[in-house]
Amino acid sequence: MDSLPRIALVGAMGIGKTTALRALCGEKMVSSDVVNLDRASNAKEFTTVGTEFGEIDLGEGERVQVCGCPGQERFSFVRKWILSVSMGVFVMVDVNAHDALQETSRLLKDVAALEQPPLVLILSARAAPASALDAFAAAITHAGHGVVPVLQADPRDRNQMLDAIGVLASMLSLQSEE
Ligand SMILES: Nc1nc2c(ncn2[C@@H]2O[C@H](COP(=O)(O)OP(=O)(O)O)[C@@H](O)[C@H]2O)c(=O)[nH]1
Ligand SMILES: [Mg+2]
Repeated sequence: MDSLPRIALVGAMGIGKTTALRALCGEKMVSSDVVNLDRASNAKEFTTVGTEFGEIDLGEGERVQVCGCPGQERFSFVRKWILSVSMGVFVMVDVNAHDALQETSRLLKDVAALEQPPLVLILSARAAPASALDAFAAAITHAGHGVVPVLQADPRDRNQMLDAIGVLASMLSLQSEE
């Protein structure tokens, strides 16, 4: 099946996944009732679980699908499935939140458990000083997740989100050269 490269957005409820999708995709966005990520397989359960996706045109015929995953733990099976069919994932987090490290660790573990894990970037979705981003990145590494880049990106700001996608694309092209 021909499918677009897909980026998954994960993160706690209210962090800005829907906001980021709107900023990136505008009208070209579909919410859960009609989600059909993969026509070949099962679309039915995705009608009720809060998944949403949109498409971005990066120019020169390059398109990416962005897919917001439900944050609730009871929907973790949906998240894992979307992660398994994504080439990249943005873990959106407020690094100032008291449970930020725990939440992010939980999501990173889900990603790492996949047979072919997508590339991960952490997006700091609320304003934070550079020192806080560095400290968070160090804590993630210390917690055993390896080196995961942490970028500042306001979900409401289309250009900041596009920059994050650009970083992901560069990382993917480096990876494919290995
Ligand atoms: N202050 C602030 N509010 C935001 C930001 N991003 C989203 N919001 C607000 O947070 C609320 C929840 O965002 P939403 O995109 O629905 O989160 P989701 O649950 O991850 O999809 C909305 O009212 C947004 O307007 C942000 O970067 N800063
Ligand atoms: Mg949402």
